[in-house]
Amino acid sequence: MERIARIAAHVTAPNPSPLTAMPTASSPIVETLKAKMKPLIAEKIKLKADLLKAGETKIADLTVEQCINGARSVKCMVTETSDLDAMKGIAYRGLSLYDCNKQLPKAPGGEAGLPEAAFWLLLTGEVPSEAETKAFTEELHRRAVVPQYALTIIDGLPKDMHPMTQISTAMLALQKESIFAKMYDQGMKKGEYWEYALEDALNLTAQIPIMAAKIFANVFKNGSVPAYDSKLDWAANYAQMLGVTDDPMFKEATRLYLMLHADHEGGNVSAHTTHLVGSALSDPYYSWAAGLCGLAGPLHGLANQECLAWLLQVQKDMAGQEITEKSITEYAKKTLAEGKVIPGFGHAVLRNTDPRYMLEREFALKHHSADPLFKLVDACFKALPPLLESLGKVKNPNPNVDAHSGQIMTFYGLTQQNYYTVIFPVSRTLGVMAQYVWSRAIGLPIERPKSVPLDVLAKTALKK
Ligand code: FAM
Repeated sequence: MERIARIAAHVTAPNPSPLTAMPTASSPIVETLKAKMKPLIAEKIKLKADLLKAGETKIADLTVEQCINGARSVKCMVTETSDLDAMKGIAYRGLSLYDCNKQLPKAPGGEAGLPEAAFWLLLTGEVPSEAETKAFTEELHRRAVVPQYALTIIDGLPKDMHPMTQISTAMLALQKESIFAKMYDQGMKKGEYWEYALEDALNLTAQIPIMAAKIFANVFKNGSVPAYDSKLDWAANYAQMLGVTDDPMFKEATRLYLMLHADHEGGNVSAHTTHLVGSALSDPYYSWAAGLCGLAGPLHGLANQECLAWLLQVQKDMAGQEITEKSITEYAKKTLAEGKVIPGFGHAVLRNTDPRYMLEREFALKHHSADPLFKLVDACFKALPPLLESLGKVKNPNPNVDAHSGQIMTFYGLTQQNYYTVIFPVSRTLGVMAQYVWSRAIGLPIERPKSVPLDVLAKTALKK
């Protein structure tokens, strides 16, 4: 039987019993977490039952365009953890990201709300206290163990395999540890689903930074990961394991990034995929592995990498020229003329500047406004919305978060663009796992929308 190993910390579990058979022994903070969730779950189950009594009530009309064009804005699923307003952006349990950043507990001396505190908020609907956050961070560290065989699988992957493929593989490699799957096999009752889903959600959240750091080390360095430091918070420890810099502000930037990307309601590609797969009662590891494959798409998570690549290409092509709003507009016109999109601009749902972008901009203005890459990002922020607007078809000409993240990471020496999309899933684990737990808690059924061929649609819509 393999031992459970925590890489880099050079720590092995004192009693090397594998995580495979039974739920992780509970702890006071997990009991507190569940105690906070239980009344909310009961309230939502009742609300769901009341809503279903009005089950025949129509809430929307569906257009042909929505049917063909990706079900845009069709309200046809339930996600408890967050809600996206086209103008105001995402709110975690009703709190805007600005409020989250202000109200969530922070690391000592830090300014960014801690992402694990956001996870608690997404799960319970409450901002955790400082003490709860500290205990929750410790709980994640306690669960931060990965089996040696999973690390061996990652070590066997070719260095030139995209890091997103590797992180999806890592999720599947860890699937054997799923407590939800084990308990399902042992006949757990429906009412217990969420508690075992929570076990997996907490374990997976604790494990993913280790896997992500290992992938970074294997692909871009010599495979050795800097020591796991359980004195740090969840995000700072991940930043530390990447080993790109000793600058404490990189830890702060990582906290901000991981808090801002944690959740984005349920309709986006990766969250929706995770939800869909989870609705078949595939366990959290299977579900998130599927979601990660969606996040790897260039119109979704990969935009982060694409956007930085575009900015660096601009810097290269315009070397020696002054970057002004006018010159960047001319350059962007050429990108558009080549039939390409401007990465980092536009959004499927938002109709305003992404608040995540604005919070990253505030951070960059404060900490590295003299950075040449920031100046380019800033010029794009000012110049490109009017250009995209002038095309007359772009529904949101403003920047989304991906237009900024690359600059911040590059500033601290994380220059490996292929890795950028992996930082996103480390963060988004919090949201999709909270969603998974809640979907089981309120007993959402298997998802099965109806599809039709175009000519069947034509019979209805065009009467032919
Ligand atoms: N540059 C050029 N054209 C754009 C554009 C952009 N940034 N954004 C939208 N358009 C075009 C779009 O291609 C479409 O053209 P056609 O009708 O000729 O096909 C038209 O404008 C209408 O598109 P839309 O309705 O405004 O956007 P969609 O909902 O179809 O797509 C995005 C949304 C995000 C896929 C799109 O804006 C895009 O491709 N942006 C660049 C890639 C990007 O930044 N993705 C990151 C999204 C991010 F939030 C995330 O998920 N991480």
